[in-house]
Amino acid sequence: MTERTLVLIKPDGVRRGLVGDIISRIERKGLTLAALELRQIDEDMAGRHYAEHQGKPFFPSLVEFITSGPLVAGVLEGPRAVAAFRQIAGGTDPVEKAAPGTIRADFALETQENLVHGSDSPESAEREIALWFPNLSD
Ligand code: RTP
Ligand code: MG
Repeated sequence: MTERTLVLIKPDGVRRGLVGDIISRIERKGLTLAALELRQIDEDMAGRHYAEHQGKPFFPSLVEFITSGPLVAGVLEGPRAVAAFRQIAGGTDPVEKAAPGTIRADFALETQENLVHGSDSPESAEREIALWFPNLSD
């Protein structure tokens, strides 16, 4: 059964010129691109996307970071797409948690500027795809 997940290449990934490398890893994993777009989001959209983190100590800094420049938003499709993208992204902390060979471990140093976002469950994916790509939602 096919599944969809929302991916973001965060502003650090665009600034550092890593969009091509990251998309290449997604394609080599076998996931299919159902949408892909350069976007710049405002604080309101950042708060909606990261609603689960509102009130946490890192939230204001996270909003500042994610709105700091253009990012790439996309929808990936494939069997177990949610878990498959989280696997190739690696854990949140690129040094302590991400396994070698993952996007975060190979290209990032800091927990905030960790290059990519991927939906953390099929339910989150549905919510996030409806938020970012309403035309793609069922
Ligand atoms: P994401 O939502 O971006 O895919 O990342 P994630 O599931 O691996 O991590 P999550 O806990 O959802 O955190 C969202 C993003 O907030 C930043 N963060 N900073 N300074 C900190 O302690 C801290 N913790 C999280 C990261 O950019 C993280 O990806
Ligand atoms: Mg998350």
